[in-house]
Amino acid sequence: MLPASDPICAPATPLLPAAVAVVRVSGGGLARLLAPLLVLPEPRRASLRTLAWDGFRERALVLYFPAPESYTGEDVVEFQTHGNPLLVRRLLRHLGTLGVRLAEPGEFTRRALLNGKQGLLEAEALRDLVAAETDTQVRMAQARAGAQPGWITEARRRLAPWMARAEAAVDYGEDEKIYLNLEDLALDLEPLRAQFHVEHRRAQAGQHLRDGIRLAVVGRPNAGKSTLFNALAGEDRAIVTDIPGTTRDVLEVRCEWRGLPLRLFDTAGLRDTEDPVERLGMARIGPLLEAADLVLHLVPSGEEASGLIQATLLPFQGKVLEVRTFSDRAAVPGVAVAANLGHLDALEGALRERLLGGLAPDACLGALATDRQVELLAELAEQMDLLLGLRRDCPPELPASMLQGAWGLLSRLTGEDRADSALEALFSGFCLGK
Ligand SMILES: Nc1nc2c(ncn2[C@@H]2O[C@H](COP(=O)(O)OP(=O)(O)O)[C@@H](O)[C@H]2O)c(=O)[nH]1
Ligand SMILES: [Mg+2]
Repeated sequence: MLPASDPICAPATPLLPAAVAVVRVSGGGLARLLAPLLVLPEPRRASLRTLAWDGFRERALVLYFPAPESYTGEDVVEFQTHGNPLLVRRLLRHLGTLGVRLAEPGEFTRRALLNGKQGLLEAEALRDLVAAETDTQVRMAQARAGAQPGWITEARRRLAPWMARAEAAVDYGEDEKIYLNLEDLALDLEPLRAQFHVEHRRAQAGQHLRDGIRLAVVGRPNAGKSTLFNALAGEDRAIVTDIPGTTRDVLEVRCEWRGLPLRLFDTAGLRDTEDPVERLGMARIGPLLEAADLVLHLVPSGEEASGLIQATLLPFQGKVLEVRTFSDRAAVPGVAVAANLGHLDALEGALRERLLGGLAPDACLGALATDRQVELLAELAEQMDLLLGLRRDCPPELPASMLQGAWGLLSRLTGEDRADSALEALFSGFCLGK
């Protein structure tokens, strides 16, 4: 799709009553286009203007960013009006009569990308920043919103000469006796291969942090589920008693615990019961187990899990973590906790191990983390495995095409591959005025 620069406008703040609303306009020749409404102020200087149209007289703070030094790279004007949604709609409608149409979601960012004002990785980070719900998620998005990761630049620097050599070997090998030394190539690119694997692992951890970790807490009645749930949530959300069958519904809370963004689910205890309400609660556990990233199976120290629970968890074995509760009563090996006393270090370690590949949340701050990024990193790592695993006597066409492949994956990652559908997917996920 070709860059369009017809003038667009959109509210940059939600259409709700508020102190201030921001309306953004972007396009070519805004000074002339908006002349009937106002005389644009000096570039980048906030100035009060009275906007008069249809009988309205709105005192607004106006900012003008002439092209190319603006968010989109085009002329940009921002109006800060009083935060009345009706007023904002009327202003947008009036802008329409001046030839400024309403933007599509993400259209400002699309223009920023096409005009080279922003990279795809940065745009994705900014989208995540807007959507982040916990401290870790905000920090992660901020860490990614800056410059492109250095390892990408470094990867290109290392790949480029080998691509040239491989191409020369393909084009002139036979006649000019130009051969590609795969021994040297492997030696030189091994650190890169290792790095891609490291970045992929960090990205998988980052993906969990970005999306929030869905943790289901299950176990027999009185196993300490609600106590653990409350301890992780940092608030008393679930009722805790020593009466079996207290929790009957699924409770959900979103929180951050020790740097881990969690979506926690407390459940009804699993046991044979005639109580119809309790049984309904138990019936809800199946879908929850399906959706969970990790299932915490709570077993009081010194006990064995019942046959009923073992059968329920059997299909999910791969994501069940057995947690020993009441560790204050009996010392047991494994992941032992006493949530009522705040003894949870073993659980923290186990969660990092199972979900973050042993990394601390802080170690994942700059990691790539969207589904798209993680998938591309996996492909990159695999491509390098294939390249470095080639037989030394294979024809140069093979390494040449794999090097091209790796290069292409990097370009898709950074968004320089304009044909990639990732761009469209990104914009559709944006809110209006972004
Ligand atoms: N001593 C000790 N008591 C606990 C522990 N965890 C929970 N409890 C107590 O065990 C009882 C049942 O806990 P609760 O969280 O309601 O269990 P649930 O039925 O699995 O949700 C309550 O009286 C809790 O205070 C623990 O680790 N140690
Ligand atoms: Mg409970």
